[in-house]
Amino acid sequence: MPRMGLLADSPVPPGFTGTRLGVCNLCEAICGLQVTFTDGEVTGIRGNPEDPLSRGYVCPKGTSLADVYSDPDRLRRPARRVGTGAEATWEEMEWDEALDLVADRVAAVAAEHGRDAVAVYLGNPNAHSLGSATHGTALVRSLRTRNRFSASSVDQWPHQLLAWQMFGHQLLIPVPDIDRTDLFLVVGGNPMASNGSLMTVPDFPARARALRERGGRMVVVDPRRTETAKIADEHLFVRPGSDAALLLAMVHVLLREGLATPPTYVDHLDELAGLVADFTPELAERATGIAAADVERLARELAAADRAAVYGRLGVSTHGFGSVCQWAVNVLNILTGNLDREGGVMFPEPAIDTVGRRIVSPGHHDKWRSRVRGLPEFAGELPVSVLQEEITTPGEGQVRALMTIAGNPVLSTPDGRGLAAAMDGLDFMVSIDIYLNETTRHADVVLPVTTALERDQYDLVFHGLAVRNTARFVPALLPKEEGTKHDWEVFGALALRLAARTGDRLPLRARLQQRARLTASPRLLLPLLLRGNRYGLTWRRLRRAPEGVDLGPLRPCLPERLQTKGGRVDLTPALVVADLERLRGVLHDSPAPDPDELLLIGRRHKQDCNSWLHNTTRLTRGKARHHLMVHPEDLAARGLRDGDLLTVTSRVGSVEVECAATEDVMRGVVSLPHGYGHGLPGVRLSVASAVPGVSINDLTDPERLDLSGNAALNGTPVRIAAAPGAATAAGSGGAALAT
Ligand SMILES: Nc1nc2c(c(=O)[nH]1)N[C@H]1C(S)=C(S)[C@@H](COP(=O)(O)OP(=O)(O)OC[C@H]3O[C@@H](n4cnc5c(=O)[nH]c(N)nc54)[C@H](O)[C@@H]3O)O[C@H]1N2
Ligand SMILES: Nc1nc2c(c(=O)[nH]1)N[C@H]1C(S)=C(S)[C@@H](COP(=O)(O)OP(=O)(O)OC[C@H]3O[C@@H](n4cnc5c(=O)[nH]c(N)nc54)[C@H](O)[C@@H]3O)O[C@H]1N2
Ligand code: SF4
Ligand SMILES: [Mo]
Repeated sequence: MPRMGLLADSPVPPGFTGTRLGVCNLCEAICGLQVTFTDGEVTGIRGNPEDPLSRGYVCPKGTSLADVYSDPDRLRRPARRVGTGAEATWEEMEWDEALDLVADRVAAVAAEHGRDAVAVYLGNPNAHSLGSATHGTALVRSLRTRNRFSASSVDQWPHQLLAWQMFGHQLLIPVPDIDRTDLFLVVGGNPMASNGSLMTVPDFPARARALRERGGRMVVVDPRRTETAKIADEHLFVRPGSDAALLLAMVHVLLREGLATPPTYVDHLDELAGLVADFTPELAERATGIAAADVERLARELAAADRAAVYGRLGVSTHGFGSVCQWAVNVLNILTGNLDREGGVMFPEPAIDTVGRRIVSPGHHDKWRSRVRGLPEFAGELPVSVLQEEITTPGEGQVRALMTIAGNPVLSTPDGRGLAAAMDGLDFMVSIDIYLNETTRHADVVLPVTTALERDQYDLVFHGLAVRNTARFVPALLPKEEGTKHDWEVFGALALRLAARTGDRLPLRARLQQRARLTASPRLLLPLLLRGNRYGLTWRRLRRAPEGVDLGPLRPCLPERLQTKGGRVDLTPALVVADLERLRGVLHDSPAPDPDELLLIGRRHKQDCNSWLHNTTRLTRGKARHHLMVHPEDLAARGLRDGDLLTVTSRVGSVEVECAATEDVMRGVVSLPHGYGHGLPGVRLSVASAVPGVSINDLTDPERLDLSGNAALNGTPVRIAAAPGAATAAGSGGAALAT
């Protein structure tokens, strides 16, 4: 029987054999782990059945956490680039020298060209790191730049914008109460592969099974018959980018048929009826391809269900009308009485309430605009789709230095190839990252940090989005290697150095306080953050339960928890309502679609983690999964065949990739996975560089945006043709169309 180090709250000793509890920080499901050690090495990672939220679930990615830790390609010391591109070499640096150099160069750019000449981009893993929450924000704030960017504007800005507009706080996001619902309508999400998003729902497969076993139904609306669609009771193909017409038509039906039962704390129901009057099921049918009768039936089923939850995720967020879609999703839940109802959509109540305690600001909009395109900020950030032009367009306020923190925007933001080229024109770039990848190869200095198994973790963000109220502090399992630094140490050290150089001369007392805060570990801050929590959960109790403390199912909490002025919900938020004209324009006035054009959408696979987890053979062996999925009839119409090498061209670029014929995508739609395209010069990823595939974001377009400023990554118009020189059905004369 292995020793269970349950109460241990320091890293395992050298040569340890036994089991310790850990946590996976790779996705929003935040699974609890049992990590087995043999002679100090990790020899097994399993789900922890004692975890009250994840209940023993683990996915293939979770078991690869130790691969990241032991990856020989991972950076462990600061590195400085000498030369460029394929010829670049990297020199290791001492920490103090590297931190001083970065602070000197960043401060020099700010001094010479102004604070806005320094841009910062925060990537997705920041949301999964306690140290980033407690110390990263201080570093970003210390830059005092308006050119702040993050992966949020290629992901969930529409959700945040609507949460702020309707519920008063950008993180007051309703979460499906999946364990108690009877009808789960999933629009543009694939939790069977992604394990859920803005819905922390470990073990989605078992929860979906339980839904069916208690007589409930799951309906999926998606242009692709996804892994989730395949286990659903019903799947409806929808034309990419058209969902707003579907969702508003459902609102229309509810109001027309008198099926709405909204709570008393909402305003502007009458205005709403006027706004959706022309969004009929017939219009929805023309736009989406879903029959008007099905649109009506879906609306009626929602109204009739005792408990139903409408969930719209990435597919309708990274979308030309993402904000209208998220608005309509909220309105559907409200009108059917499902907001704040058990089995509907509910607000989690985390022990550390980032919303109520204002640890995160409620949100704001258009306090400043981007210099070149004049796009408004949201919640203190500009859309990352403008980053490239802010670097390349000369003039006052031009971005000349860039800091990326746990982000890979070259693969994850629109026109990544163009952004990569722009990076080479910067005066200085620093990346806080663990790999030399497609983005960080452009940096002058890379500052690495420790990885998940070496860090303390408390999920400040995801307990607030989880389908059950739980809290869990998991201490670091592995000792930090000699000469490495935690992310919070790097953030703190840089923030202090920058403050010293950029003339932020605080009074001595304030300076000492700042130093104390920035040098205190996150673990020391947690007891303060826990103070006064609604559960009376003590730090002592939390520390003794690395498997997690169960705080119970989600509970109704409205209108008390609304953060809006007056504690009411506006059903017709002005910002979003203003976008309806643009939507009407697209629905009524657009020219007929070009028959040669196809609409490109993204996808996720179970073994991928955005762009950065391909450097492990555990996750990359087996059948290749990088292909462009195309409907067989779309291939045949062009004289192309399954497996052909194709050129895919959009307004911004083109790529060459093999295709796979499948009826799982609807006609007129093609799909590429996101996060591929690693074989670039200078990328030091020995396994990943050999993984085939191209970057979908060499095709996506920074001009295509939602009202919020979020990139419309999905629904990008593309054309396909046989790649030059490739043998194809057309090229070999094998298809009727060839002559
Ligand atoms: N076309 C298209 N584009 C998309 C998407 C899509 O579906 N389609 N999805 C979008 C979404 S939802 C997201 S969230 C973004 C993600 O966009 P990004 O966050 O820019 O990209 P990631 O691939 O998550 O890159 C994470 C980076 O952090 C590094 N890293 C990993 N762990 C750590 C750590 O602990 N500390 C530090 N400092 N660095 C670390 C990795 O090496 C990598 O460089 O991509 C978006 N882009
Ligand atoms: N395995 C794995 N898990 C992950 C990640 C990963 O990279 N790999 N990334 C994590 C991150 S950062 C996030 S944000 C989440 C995202 O989690 P999800 O929201 O589940 O995202 P996707 O799996 O990309 O699913 C989006 C779906 O939208 C569909 N879609 C595209 N365009 C449209 C449209 O116009 N209308 C409709 N109705 N649907 C459309 C796509 O076909 C796809 O099935 O996943 C997280 N989990
Ligand atoms: S579902 Fe997400 S959190 Fe759970 S093991 Fe997989 S990657 Fe980790
Ligand atoms: Mo994301």
